[in-house]
Amino acid sequence: MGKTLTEKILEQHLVNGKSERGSDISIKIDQTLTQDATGTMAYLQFEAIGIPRIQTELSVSYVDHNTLQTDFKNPDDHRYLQSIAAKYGLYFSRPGNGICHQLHLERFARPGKTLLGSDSHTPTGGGVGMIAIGAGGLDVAAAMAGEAFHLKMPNVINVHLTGNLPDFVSAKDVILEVLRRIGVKGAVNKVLEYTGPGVKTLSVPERGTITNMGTETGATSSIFPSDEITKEFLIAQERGEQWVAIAPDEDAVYDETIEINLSELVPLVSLPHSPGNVKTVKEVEGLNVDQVCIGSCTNSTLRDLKISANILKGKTISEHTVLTVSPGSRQVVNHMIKSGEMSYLIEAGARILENACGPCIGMGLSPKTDAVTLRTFNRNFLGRSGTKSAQAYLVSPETAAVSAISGKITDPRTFGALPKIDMPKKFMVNDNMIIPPMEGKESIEIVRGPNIKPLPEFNPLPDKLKGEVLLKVEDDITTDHIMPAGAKILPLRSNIPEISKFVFNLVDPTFPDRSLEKQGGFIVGGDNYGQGSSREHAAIAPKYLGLKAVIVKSFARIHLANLVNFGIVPLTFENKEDYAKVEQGDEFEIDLTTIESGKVALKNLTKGTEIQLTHSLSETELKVLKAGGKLPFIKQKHVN
Ligand code: MIC
Ligand code: SF4
Repeated sequence: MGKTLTEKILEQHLVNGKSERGSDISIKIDQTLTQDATGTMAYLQFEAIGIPRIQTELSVSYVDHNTLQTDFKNPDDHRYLQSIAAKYGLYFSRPGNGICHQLHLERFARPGKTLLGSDSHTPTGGGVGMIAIGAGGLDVAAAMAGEAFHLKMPNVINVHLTGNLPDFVSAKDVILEVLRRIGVKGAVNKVLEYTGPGVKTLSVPERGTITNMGTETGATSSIFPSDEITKEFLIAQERGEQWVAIAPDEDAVYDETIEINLSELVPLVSLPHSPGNVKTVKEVEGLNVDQVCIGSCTNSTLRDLKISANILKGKTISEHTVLTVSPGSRQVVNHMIKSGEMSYLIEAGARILENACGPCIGMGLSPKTDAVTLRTFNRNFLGRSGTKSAQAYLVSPETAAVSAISGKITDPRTFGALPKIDMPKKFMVNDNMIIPPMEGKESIEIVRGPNIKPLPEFNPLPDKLKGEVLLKVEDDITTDHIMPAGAKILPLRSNIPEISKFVFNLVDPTFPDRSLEKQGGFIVGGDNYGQGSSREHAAIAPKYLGLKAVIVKSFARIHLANLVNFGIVPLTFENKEDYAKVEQGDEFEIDLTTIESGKVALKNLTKGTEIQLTHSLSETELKVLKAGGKLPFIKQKHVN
């Protein structure tokens, strides 16, 4: 029986478990990446594990999220990260070099390898044919210490592409089509594997757009084969020798198939406030647009900026629309300047921002009250832009550029002829802002600014959990709901006591105080709880406030792992209808002595009822939970 590409790579990296769908496996991790917003915590944890040097083939620490530097906090964290990289043998991508996923694809991603990143969009690397997975910082710290990564052997969805993209329809529309079909929970514990003749019509950066935003379907990863196009890309990045051809077997067996004829696609858009809320651009055409933002790890490649610039060439943006452009990397900026195309953007009125995450995570350029903001980004969650009343729509660079001119959401196919763009045969490679690992730096002193607070310590799990339902929430709660980001909160990522004051800030700002007052308690939620980011702060900060267990209809993959890593018990209702039978304020008692059986009983002391709860935790995860989290668990292992 033929194998999928996903199975091939996972089997080559298998450390434990069987290559059978749904079984618990652990895999060797070849590469890791971190970014600064999750990285400080990941390296504090790595330090706590106590290994003198990283054990991976390659680990890179990027700085791209917190580059606003409104005070000492961000630059202090940058220095901390730089000293960590030097001491432990990592590559350090200096602030200003670009967005981690774009840079990793350009400079480090390798076909056939595994990559674990403390950012949910790590699957971007799947654009060159690697298994790239997003995880919490502690899992990445553990991988750097040489620990295998645990996951469930995923189901594999075959996304079979045929045809050719029509003019003004691009890679973003492909992934929006996938989201339109399967929604934001359609690929939880699954990998999206792209096959078919349409694959060869897409360049690696276009594939990267698709694998990047596969995250919004809940997928564990997304992957393209490594073919002649991949080879061309790696040669253009002066990395031709790293190319290997890898593809699924002809008779590979998939769990599901999605057929997409690229020729039939039209420009698509995600409506507020979910990437899965997909319509055709035609359906919302004419809506006035206050802000257009081009950039983010989804759509900031040279191809994306070139097409935007050539659409805007000789035009002026609408007088009531602000246009921002945040390029993905210095390489992209440099090309745009040398070719003169950056001028087209500037002359049209674009505000050119730093090549960093920027407005995607609310780090500056928040839109005005009630604004309609049209973004080439991957997320449009409520409040993420920094303005709670703003309505964010997600589109391709083509739709964004054309709409910036008209000031209204506009189907780009009405623009006229598609401008021609020339892609270089060789990229302008310059790694002088990436500091490579050096020998003999072990004695270097780690620089810790006052914003870097020690890790909180947590206790082993008791047999009984007792407390109040502090909050009851609906389906699809994102990590942006649980632990918001933005210019005010993001700089507090290395200071758990401070950041915990903002837990559930947009949902119920009284949560932190109530939780501390009651000495913790429970959260009850609906389906897909914790979708979105990999930020482990959505687990650590609630844990710091005393959260004991989260009881929901279903979890998103990374958040579930983060809860376990920090000793919060993730439980699901055996019967989803029981969700309706509990209320905020109810007093619960949960007996954990039966947890190994897969079931536990919940006594609702307020209502005098009993409910059955279940979980999907592996033996190792249960051990981690009992130890009070992954850090004490690993420390025990390394000490013994
Ligand atoms: C995001 O897009 O939400 C982030 C910010 O990149 C996060 C990581 C983080 O919260 O630091 C992600 O996607 O994992
Ligand atoms: Fe940065 Fe936005 Fe990409 Fe997250 S989604 S890594 S914030 S650009």
